[in-house]
Amino acid sequence: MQEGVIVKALSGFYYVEDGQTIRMCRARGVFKKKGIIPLVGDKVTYTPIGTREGVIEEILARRVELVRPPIANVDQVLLVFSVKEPELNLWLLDRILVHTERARLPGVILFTKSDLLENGDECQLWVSAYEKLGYPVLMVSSRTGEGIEDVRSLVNGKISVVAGQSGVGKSSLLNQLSPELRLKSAEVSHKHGRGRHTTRHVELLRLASRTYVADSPGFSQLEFGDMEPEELAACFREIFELGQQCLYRGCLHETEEGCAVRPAAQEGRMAPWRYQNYLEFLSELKDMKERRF
Ligand SMILES: Nc1nc2c(ncn2[C@@H]2O[C@H](COP(=O)(O)OP(=O)(O)OP(=O)(O)O)[C@@H](O)[C@H]2O)c(=O)[nH]1
Ligand SMILES: [Mg+2]
Ligand SMILES: [Zn+2]
Repeated sequence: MQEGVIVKALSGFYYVEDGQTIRMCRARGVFKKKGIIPLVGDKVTYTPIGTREGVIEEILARRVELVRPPIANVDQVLLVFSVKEPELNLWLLDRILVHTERARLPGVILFTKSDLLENGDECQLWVSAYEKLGYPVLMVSSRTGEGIEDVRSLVNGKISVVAGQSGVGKSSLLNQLSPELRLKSAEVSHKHGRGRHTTRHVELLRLASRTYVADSPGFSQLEFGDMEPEELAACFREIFELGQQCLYRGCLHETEEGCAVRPAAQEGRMAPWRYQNYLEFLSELKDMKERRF
């Protein structure tokens, strides 16, 4: 038996990579009987059949399991956001961070298309705001090559999932990291200021030995699912910290008396857009909860 990683799942077949080749495998019938569904990212053992096929015998223990996109053993999420074209979307950035925090996955922020920045653009403000929260932040450009080597060391030896809007340059960045990938990239439509979601299914791309990246479209339409309003503050690092000083336990940091978060936002001790986004997500969660009952 040999060991490999599932890099793609399509119509009942699992594509297993062992470092050299990719084999098209079926899963043993017992998986179905037990209700186990192999996931992209799973480490498996398999019995080879000929040179290109095989049968998956066993799924090795999963460390992490993401639902959207469905990937196992993810080490980190790369939040890819362009500084321009399309315009930086901090609402979506904070929204994705809520999900990475909730899944307890490290988030790394990559600001792309840095070559489009002009003198006087306020990018440093965003960089320092997120660095202050403890997130690694890199400025990158697939045009000039800025930051590409830093991204390479950040992804080395890991399974990373890429998250970000269409057209921010995810595929272009991955092509820079590994030109053999030859991923399609597409002109951003100027009319809408966004791309066309050139990338569709979930697939792990091999960048180097033991290094995989999923260029996934699924991460951008993020629903909060069954999340409770009370859980949100823990997904904003600074709000969680500041919230320790609130007068009441269970303070939702809206208009409560003795809240420590609201004044901090008003006095500029936390990024104002982060507090705005928190309030917006909170009201969405409350609405959803009401509709559940
Ligand atoms: N100026 C500049 N343009 C870039 C850069 N990276 C990508 N682009 C352009 O941005 C457009 C979109 O790039 P893609 O790599 O296709 O973006 P994507 O995030 O993969 O888009 P989807 O697959 O639709 O989600 C293309 O026209 C690229 O040429 C960059 O670093 N600088
Ligand atoms: Mg793409
Ligand atoms: Zn509070």
